[in-house]
Amino acid sequence: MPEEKKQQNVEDIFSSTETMSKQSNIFKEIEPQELSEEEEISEVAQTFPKFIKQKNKKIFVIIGVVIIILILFFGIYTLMPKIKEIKEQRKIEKNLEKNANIQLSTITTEQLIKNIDSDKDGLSNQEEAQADTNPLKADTDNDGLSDRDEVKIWKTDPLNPDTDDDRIKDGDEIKKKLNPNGKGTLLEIIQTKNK
Ligand SMILES: [Ca+2]
Ligand SMILES: [Ca+2]
Ligand SMILES: [Ca+2]
Ligand SMILES: [Ca+2]
Repeated sequence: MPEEKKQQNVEDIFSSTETMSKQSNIFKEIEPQELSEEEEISEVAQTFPKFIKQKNKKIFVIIGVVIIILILFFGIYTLMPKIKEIKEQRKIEKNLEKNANIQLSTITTEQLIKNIDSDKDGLSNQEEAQADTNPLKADTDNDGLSDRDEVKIWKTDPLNPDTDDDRIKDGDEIKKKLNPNGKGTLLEIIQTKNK
C-alpha cells in the first residue's frame, strides 16, 4: 500500500468518527433534555394538585350524593312509621268523632223522647216507663189521681184504682182526706210521721 492511501484511510476512519460524534450531538439535541430531580418534582407538584383537586371534586360530589341518598332513605325509613301512626290516629279520631256524633244523636233523641212528658201529667216518659204507666194517659188507672200524684205524692199504685182495696178509689180517698194506702185519715198519717 502506498503511503498516501494509508493516510487517506486513516483520515476516513476519523472522519467517520466525526460524523458519528456529530450525529450523537444531533440525537442529543433531539432527545428531550433529562429533567433534574428537583425539576421533575416541581413539575409533578404543579400538575398533581390540579389532578388531585379534580379527583377530589368528583369524590366529594359522589360522597355528597351518597350522603344525601342515605339521609333521604334514613328520613323516609324513620318518618314512614310516624306518618303511618299519624294517619292511623287521625282515622281513629275520625271514627271516634263519627261514633261520638252518632251516640250523641241517639242519646239526644232518646233523651228527648225520655224527657218528654207526652200526656203532660208531670211524669216524664222515662218515669212512666219505670212506673209501667201509660205515657199517653195522665191517669192510667182512672181513679181520679194523676200518675204523677200517685207516684210522687201519695205513693199509691198508679195501676190500681183502689190501692188499699177498701172499695174507695185512690182519688176519692184524697178528696175525703182519707188514707189511700190503708186505714185512717191523711191527718193521722201526717201526725204519725211528725212523731
Ligand atoms: Ca206523663
Ligand atoms: Ca191514677
Ligand atoms: Ca191508683
Ligand atoms: Ca182505697
